[in-house]
Amino acid sequence: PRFVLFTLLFSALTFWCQGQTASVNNIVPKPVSFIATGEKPVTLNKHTVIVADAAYKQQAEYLQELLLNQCNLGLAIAAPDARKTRHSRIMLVHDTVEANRPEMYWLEAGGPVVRIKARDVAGMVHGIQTLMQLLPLQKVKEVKFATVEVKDYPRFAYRGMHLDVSRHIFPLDFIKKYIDYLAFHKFNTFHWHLTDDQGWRLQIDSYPKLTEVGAWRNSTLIGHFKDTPARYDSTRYGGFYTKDQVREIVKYAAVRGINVVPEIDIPGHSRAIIAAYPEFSTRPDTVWQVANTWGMYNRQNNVLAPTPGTFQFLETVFGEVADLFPGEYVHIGGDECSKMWWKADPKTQAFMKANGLKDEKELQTYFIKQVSGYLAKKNKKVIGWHEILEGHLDTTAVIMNWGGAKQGIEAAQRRHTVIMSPGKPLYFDAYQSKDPKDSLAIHGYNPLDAVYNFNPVPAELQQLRLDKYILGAQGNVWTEYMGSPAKVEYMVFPRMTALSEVLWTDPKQKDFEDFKRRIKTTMIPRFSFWGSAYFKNFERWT
Ligand code: TNX
Repeated sequence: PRFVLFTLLFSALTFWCQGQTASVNNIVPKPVSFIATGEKPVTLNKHTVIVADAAYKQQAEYLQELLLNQCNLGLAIAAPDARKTRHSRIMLVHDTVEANRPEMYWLEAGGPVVRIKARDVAGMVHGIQTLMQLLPLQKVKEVKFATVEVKDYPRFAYRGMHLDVSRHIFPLDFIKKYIDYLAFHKFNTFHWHLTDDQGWRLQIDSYPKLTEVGAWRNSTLIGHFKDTPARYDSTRYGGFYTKDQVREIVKYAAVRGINVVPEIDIPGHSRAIIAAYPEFSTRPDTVWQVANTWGMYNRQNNVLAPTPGTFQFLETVFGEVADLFPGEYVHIGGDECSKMWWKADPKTQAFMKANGLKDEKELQTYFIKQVSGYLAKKNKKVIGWHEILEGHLDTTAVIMNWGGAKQGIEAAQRRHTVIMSPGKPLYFDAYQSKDPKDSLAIHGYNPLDAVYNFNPVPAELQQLRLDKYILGAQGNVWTEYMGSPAKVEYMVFPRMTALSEVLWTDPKQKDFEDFKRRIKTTMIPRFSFWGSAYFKNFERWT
């Protein structure tokens, strides 16, 4: 009788797991169009095969892995000519007619076929993410996949998330996990902030001291901020990524439709460079150390000096970076460059005079122009923080605006393509609550609804008909107070989810209440499945 009971229980459980899926639109970010067509559901089980056009061979493998991890369904990939199998199939189709926009996909399920059509890899990956959201988040033997027709494409061309690995470095496995998070949310860009005052994190063959010296500081923790006491210990802290590791990440991201934009932050935020090569600073005779504190350095030199050696260095370093990252953009930083060291240095002043540069702002822009020139020779376009516009020497750089609407409008009026990344609300290092016991953060209060309600196109810009200059937006994750992957996850979830909908979904379709419902139905189980930390109290603080 015991055996019978177990068998009964087991079948009841399997039956429960086989329940139909997909009839409700719980998808995040919300798609353009979702229709439950009500035809006979598609049965997916271990006999189902994945059939992919040649363009999507790697995405077929990616889907295979996702299905195995999420549903314990180990499907075979069949050759493209095996379209006439007796069993159900998931088809990844290269289509440029119906999928007539970049990153667009169609997901259709009916008869024995689930079909995803897309014109490019990113579109195919987005279709795969939607499919995975419609499948049960548990092991199944078989699933009846309800018939749907989803037509979907993004609102913005640039949808980015940034991660600062200088203030704290993260293991390669977490970088991959982070890219998986981005792919799930239909972002298409990972901005990798690889260098800063607190550590240089990228192997450069021509200048080995960048990683031998510049990747290490004398404390695990960094501080201080306002009333928060500086926290130090005396542990040597640091690390860097080798070129092989970077290639692995770039490849991993590409399969998932994500482009990696590396940032090498110059001419300010360069303490790690100066610690390794003091000859590139305005005080070559001084020994500088990789920074243990953070903030804008006025008293501590972190600015490159305009010497022939420095420009040679920059050309070589950016050359190696350009060769390593296949994407069209390289981010050259350009933010928060302190001018006092240039003002105090007679050699720098002489350089400015000789080159007709009126002031230090023009010198800053001169640096950007030089580096843009090196990168143009390598067929790369430049992205820089909005301060690179200060010097009024024209560049064609894409502006990443961490200021407000005002700076965005100014950049667009000067005919620059703009990526909006305003501190409020797109800095995810800010607090999500006003709870005094909340984990240490900076910049005050930046709750979920502020992120959700953000519009990357300021109204005034729309009126000026300059909205075409807004390429998209990005969430930034500065890690001064994020010493572990779990802390990063806690800070970004669910705000990253809110941003994904800002960037993907037509504003007319957005609804914060419905979004919160989907956080509960779709995201919370997903965070648990991933084993990821997240901010649980978001309802109280919106
Ligand atoms: C400003 S905004 C910075 C970063 C800090 C961040 C802290 C910008 C381009 N630079 O160096 O980490 O504030 O939120």
